[in-house]
Amino acid sequence: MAESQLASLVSRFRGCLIGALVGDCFGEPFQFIKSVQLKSVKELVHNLEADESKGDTKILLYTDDTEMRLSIEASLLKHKGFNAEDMANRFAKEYFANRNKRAYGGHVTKIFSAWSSKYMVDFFLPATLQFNGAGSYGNGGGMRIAPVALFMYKENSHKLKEISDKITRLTHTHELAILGAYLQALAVHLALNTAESPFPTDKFLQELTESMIYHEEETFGKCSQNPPSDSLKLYSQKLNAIKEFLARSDVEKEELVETLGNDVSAFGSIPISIYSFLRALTEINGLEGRNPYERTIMYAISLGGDTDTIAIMAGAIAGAYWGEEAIPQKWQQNCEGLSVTQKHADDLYDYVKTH
Ligand code: R7I
Ligand code: MG
Repeated sequence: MAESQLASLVSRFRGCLIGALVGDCFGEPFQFIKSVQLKSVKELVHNLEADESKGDTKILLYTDDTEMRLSIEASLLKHKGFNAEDMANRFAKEYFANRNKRAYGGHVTKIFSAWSSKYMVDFFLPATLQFNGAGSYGNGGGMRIAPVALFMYKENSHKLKEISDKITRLTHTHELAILGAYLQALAVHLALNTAESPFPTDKFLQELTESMIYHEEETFGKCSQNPPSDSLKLYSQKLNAIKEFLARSDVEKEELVETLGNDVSAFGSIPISIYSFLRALTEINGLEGRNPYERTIMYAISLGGDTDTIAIMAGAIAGAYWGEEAIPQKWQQNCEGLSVTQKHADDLYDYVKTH
C-alpha cells in the first residue's frame, strides 16, 4: 500500500482486530522458545505463504489474549458499555471451556474460579487479593484492550481511560498493570485517529508521553516531599528511551530488551510493542519487500520473550493505522477466529457510527 493512501475507517477497525489476531497466532509458536531469531520467524511465514492448500498447513491457534479480547468485544456490544458481571462471566466461561488450550497467565485463573462461586457478589474483589494484595502487574490487561479503543473511537482519552481501567481492574489491580493497559489503549486510539501520512512518530510519542506523565503523577502523587521513585515513572521513561532508540540505527536486540523488557509484565511488554510498531515504519534488515504491518509482526516476534502478547499489541496498533488491506490474505486465513474477529470489528464500527 502506498504511504499516501490512508485506509478507510472501517478498514482500520478490521485492521486493528485482525492485526491483533494475526500477532497472537503468529507469535504463539515462539512463546516458550529461549532465543528467537528473525530467521525462524521468516521460516514460519514463508512456509505458510508457500503452502498451496496441500492440506498440511495447520491453522495457527489463538491464545488467552484473543479469547479474552473476544469476550470484551461481545460484552461491550451486548451492553453498549461496560458491565462487570457479564464481562467476568464471559472470561470465566471461556476459560473453563478451553482451559488446557490457551496458556493463561499463572495466577489469573484463580480469579475465574472465585467468580464461579455461587456466593460471588463483588466481581472486582478477587483481583485485589492477588499477590498478597499487591494485585497482578501481568500484561493481561494490555493484551486484550484494543477493542476498547475502537468502542471509544469518538471519545477523549479520559473517557478511554475510565473504561480501560475498569476492564483491567477485573483481573489486574496493580497500578502498573492499569497504567500499562491504558497506554496500550491510547496507542491504538491515537493510531486509529491519525490521518497523517507518513506516520507522525514524534507527535504520537509526545502525546503518549504527556498522557503517561500526567497519569503517573496522578496515580503516584506529585507532592514534593514524597517524589515518586524512578520505578513510578516507568512508562514515561520507557517512552523517552523509545524515542532515543528510534533516533539510532545501531540498536542491538539485547540493549532493547534490557531497557524495554520482553516479558509477561505490563511494563516489560507494552513499551516494546509500541517500539516495534514505530521501528517497522522504516525498513528493517532482513525484512526487505515486507510492508510496515508485516514488518511490525515479524520484527516484534523476533525480539523474543512473551512473543504472542507483544505481537498482538504491536499488531493492534499497526492494523489500526495501516488497515485490513496491509494484512496479507494468506496470513489472515491461517488464523483461528478470523470470521468472529471480522464480525466484531464490523459490529463495533456500526456501533460507533450510530452512537
Ligand atoms: O497478566 P496475565 O493475564 O498473564 C498474561 C500473560 C500473557 O503473556 C498471556 O499470553 C499468558 O501467557 O500470560 O496473568 P497473571 O497470572 O495475572 O500474570 C502473569 C504472570 O506475571 C504471573 O504468573 C507472574 O509470573 C507475573 N506477575 C507477578 N509476579 C510477581 N509479583 C504478575 N504480577 C506479579 C506480582 O505482583
Ligand atoms: Mg503471552
